[in-house]
Amino acid sequence: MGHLMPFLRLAAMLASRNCKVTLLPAQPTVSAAESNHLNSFFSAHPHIQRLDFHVVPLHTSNPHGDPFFLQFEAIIRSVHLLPPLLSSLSPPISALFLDIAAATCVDQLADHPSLSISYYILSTTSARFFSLLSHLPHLTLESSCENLKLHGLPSFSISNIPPPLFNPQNLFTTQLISNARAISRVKGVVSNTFHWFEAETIEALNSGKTSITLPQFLPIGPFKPYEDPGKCASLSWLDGQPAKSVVYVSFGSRTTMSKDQIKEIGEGLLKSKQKFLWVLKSVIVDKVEETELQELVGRSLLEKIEEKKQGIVVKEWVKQEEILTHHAIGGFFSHCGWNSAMEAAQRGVPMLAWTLNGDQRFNAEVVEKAGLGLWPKHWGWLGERLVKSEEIEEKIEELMQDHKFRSMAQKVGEEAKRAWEIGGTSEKVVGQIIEMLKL
Ligand code: BUP
Repeated sequence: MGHLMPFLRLAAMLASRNCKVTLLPAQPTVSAAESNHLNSFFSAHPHIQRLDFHVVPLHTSNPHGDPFFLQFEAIIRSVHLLPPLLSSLSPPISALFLDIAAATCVDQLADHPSLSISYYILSTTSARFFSLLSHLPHLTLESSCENLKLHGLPSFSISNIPPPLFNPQNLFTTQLISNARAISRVKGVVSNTFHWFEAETIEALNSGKTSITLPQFLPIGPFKPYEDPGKCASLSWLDGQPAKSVVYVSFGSRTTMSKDQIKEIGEGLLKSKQKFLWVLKSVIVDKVEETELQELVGRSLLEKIEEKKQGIVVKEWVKQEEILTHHAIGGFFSHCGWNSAMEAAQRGVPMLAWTLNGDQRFNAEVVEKAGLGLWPKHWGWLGERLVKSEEIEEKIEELMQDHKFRSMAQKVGEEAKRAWEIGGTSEKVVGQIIEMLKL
């Protein structure tokens, strides 16, 4: 969902500026959340054309690999099916926006005689992580060093780099490297960030002083929500809560945790005495979800939560953007997926970041530096150690009771709004992209 949501938002935004937009979702989707969102998106946006891209299934020797990475692999290997599909469109397309996770497709598409179009990448991560990613093909990562200094860019702390990147055989790493190689072939990299939030990195990326030549980096965030009719039950519970009294807890659409860790989180929330809305996932792919909430949380903890009436736990998909906009929300305990971070930034909701994997430590650095929240770095990657209920209690209390976080986050929210005012940084870049699309 961390990849699909920004595409839906970008498509809706371009369509609202009189671009004729066709969206090519890879089929079959991996998760039910993807199919549901696609269906409701297309019914709410009938002016956006749907062209399903049926990918060739992988006959993988690794059935236990991450199904989402395997899906990107299937997309990349099905790229030969794209030229006839794209050439069939009328009027002919002028540009293609590719997911950064399938950017390597441009290598085959750009040389295809029937496609004389421009290519853009949509980067679904922070500018900070993108800056590392863009240099990956030219790096040998050494875990023994403390810092990594790349010419023209702010330096990186080695401990923030996701561990799989130190293993060149890992599918995550090989995919990232081949996608990174394709970056130089596109006209621009569109990103859901905004200048104020990541000024130093964005300026560095566009300075022409990096050791590799990069296309223009185009920050056009925070992406605005698209029209999405329908309700979610958690919002009714929030309606009855006082302003800024509830901490929203969610670690994204694909994070699963041990029962012990879930128990510590639950106990920590209860001990903090703060109200909470906790979204819990038990499997990476929702289609195979079978566990009951009681089994997941544990009977006695669930009973305690119900008895104290301090919070609710849900397993279903919630409307996160609407939750974050709700007056009752005072903080967001999050894995710091980039979309979640941007959704909090847009609304000035302070975050407690618990970075579990992938780009999340890079994202948390941005969040912390901008004043959007706090990040207990010593909690480590997911599963590295059990984070105890007392530690969670302490940080939740700090997030919800220390008013400095609220006012600093509010400032971030104001800057995010400013980026979209007439003459604001993101607004200007969008205008520039529309002009580039006309060429
Ligand atoms: Br869970 C959940 N409702 O119940 P991230 C997520 N979301 O709207 P992730 C909901 O999914 P990656 C839910 O608002 C955000 O737009 C949420 O993206 C939405 O994390 C998106 O935050 C989640 O980037 O993706 O899914 O872990 O692994 O790519 O970081």
